[in-house]
Amino acid sequence: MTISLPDLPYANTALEPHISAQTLDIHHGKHHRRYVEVLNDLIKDTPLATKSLEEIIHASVNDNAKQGIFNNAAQVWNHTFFWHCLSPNGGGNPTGALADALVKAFGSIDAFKQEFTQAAVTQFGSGWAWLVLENGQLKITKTSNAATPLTQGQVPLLTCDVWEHAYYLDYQNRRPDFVAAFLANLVNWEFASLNYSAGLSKAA
Ligand code: MN3
Repeated sequence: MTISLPDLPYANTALEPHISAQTLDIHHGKHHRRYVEVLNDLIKDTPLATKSLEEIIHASVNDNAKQGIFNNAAQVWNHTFFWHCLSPNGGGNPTGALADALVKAFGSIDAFKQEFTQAAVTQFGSGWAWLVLENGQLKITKTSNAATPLTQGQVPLLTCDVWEHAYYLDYQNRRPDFVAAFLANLVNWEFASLNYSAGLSKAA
C-alpha cells in the first residue's frame, strides 16, 4: 500500500486569523506532503511497503537503521492527528466525561491549560505537546522531533505542533502566542473527547 496525504478537514482559510491560509498551505501542502513522499520512497520495495502507517511506526521505532523511516512515518501520523485537533469552531472548554476527567487530573480546566501551555512552550526545539491517556490516567507530555505517544504505551487525545513551521509565518518567535491561540480559539475538544472515550473502551 502507498501512504497518502489526507486532505485537510477544513478549508485553508478556515482557521484565520489564528492560523493563516499561507501557513496551512505550506505546513500541509509542503511539510506534511514531503513526509509522505519521503516515507513512500524509503519503504518502496521493502517489507514495510505493504504495512499500515501504524505498523510502519511500530516496526521502525528505536531502530537506528530505520530512523529515517520512523521520523517520516511518525510525522505523517502526528500531522494527520494534529489537523483534527484544530477546528474553525474550536476553543473554549471541553464538556462531558473528558471535562470531568481533566478537572479530576489537573484540579481545573484552567490548570490543565496552564500545564499544557507550559509543556508546549518549554519543548526545546522542534516537537509536540500532548494530552494522552496512560493506564487510564490523563497526562500531559511533550515529545521531540517526530517522537509520538503511539510508541510509548499512551493513547494520544490532543496535540499541538510546536515545530517553528507551525507558527513562524503568523507569530514569528512568539510560540506562547500561538499556543494561547490554539487553546483559546482552535482546540477541537469534540475530537479529544472521542479519542478519550475510544481510549477508555480499548483499555476496558
Ligand atoms: Mn508540523
